[in-house]
Amino acid sequence: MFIDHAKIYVVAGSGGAGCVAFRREKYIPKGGPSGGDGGHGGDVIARADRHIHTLLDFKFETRYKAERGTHGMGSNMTGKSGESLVIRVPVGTVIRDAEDGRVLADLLQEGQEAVIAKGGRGGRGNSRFTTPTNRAPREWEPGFPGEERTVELELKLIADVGLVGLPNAGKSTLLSRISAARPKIADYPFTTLTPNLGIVRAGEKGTFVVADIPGLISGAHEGKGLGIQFLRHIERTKVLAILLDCNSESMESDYHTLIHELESYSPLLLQKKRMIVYTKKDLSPGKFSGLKKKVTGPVPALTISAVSGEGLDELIRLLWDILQEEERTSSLS
Ligand SMILES: Nc1nc2c(ncn2[C@@H]2O[C@H](COP(=O)(O)OP(=O)(O)OP(=O)(O)O)[C@@H](O)[C@H]2O)c(=O)[nH]1
Ligand SMILES: [Mg+2]
Repeated sequence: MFIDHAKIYVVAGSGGAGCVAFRREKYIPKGGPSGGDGGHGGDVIARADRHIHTLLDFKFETRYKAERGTHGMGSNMTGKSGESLVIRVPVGTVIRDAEDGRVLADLLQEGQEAVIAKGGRGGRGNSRFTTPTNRAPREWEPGFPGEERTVELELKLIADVGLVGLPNAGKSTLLSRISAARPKIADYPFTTLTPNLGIVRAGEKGTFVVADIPGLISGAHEGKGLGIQFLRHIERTKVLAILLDCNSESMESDYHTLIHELESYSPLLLQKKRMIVYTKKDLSPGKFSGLKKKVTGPVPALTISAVSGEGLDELIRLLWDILQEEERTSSLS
């Protein structure tokens, strides 16, 4: 599980003040009180939005303030309530009060909302203070302050795409080229010891999350190499990108090894959408033709070079399209 954190300060709107006023009407020498109440302050509301994938924006903008209520007016007019401020957060965000750790919201579903700072009530105007003995009260209340607090946002990220490959296939290099993640890269197997996560921007369309896990080798499902413990990180991804070094002499058996390891861990992994990414094209002499369809079945495939950048934009587009397709089919079922 990958965790993203942010800390922000939220201030709800304060209520408007109540008003002191008296009726002024022709032929009525002493009009009664007519001061209206202040409007309520706006709340700060967190809403889960599936188009948001990270807490990144909250690292740049850390203060959020809802509108205050306006003051009450004469003729018993209540002030206008302040507009609530809606903060959009990724689905799966837990929000805690930073001071006491109390959970204020656990937003698990698209569109789910929670008030994380309540707006202050508007103050009462003088007409509310009328009593049988005091017909012309001059009392009024100021607006009540809105709640304010520092909150911690925590998101347990679930990757959309899992990068799977033998050690040294170029998984971490790819992640470092398409996202801001900076995993360790080196020319020896098992450089990556724990999963890395990167957020990939697909132009204006949106973002998705990619997980780079340690390399798999034959027997991984029995615990060889770094074993299978990391496969659980890709169990919940929607798409698997199988990376194959296109300079490998044994590409076909590399592919079968990977498929076999995935299947031995869980046959469900093979039911996921997948694609093949041939890596290190820049090192490949001459024209490279990839694996035959007979071997891979109808799996989309693409050749890239993380060094020259060739194919990277296309790869991002293709992954985005596969994810959209996956979203459509899963929302139908
Ligand atoms: N020429 C070239 N070298 C690459 C390319 N992609 C990766 N490499 C090199 O291949 C080696 C392994 O890259 P990594 O990204 O660490 O491979 P990995 O799949 O993450 O490896 P593990 O973490 O050990 O499983 C490094 O020396 C990279 O510089 C590429 O497109 N072209
Ligand atoms: Mg790596």
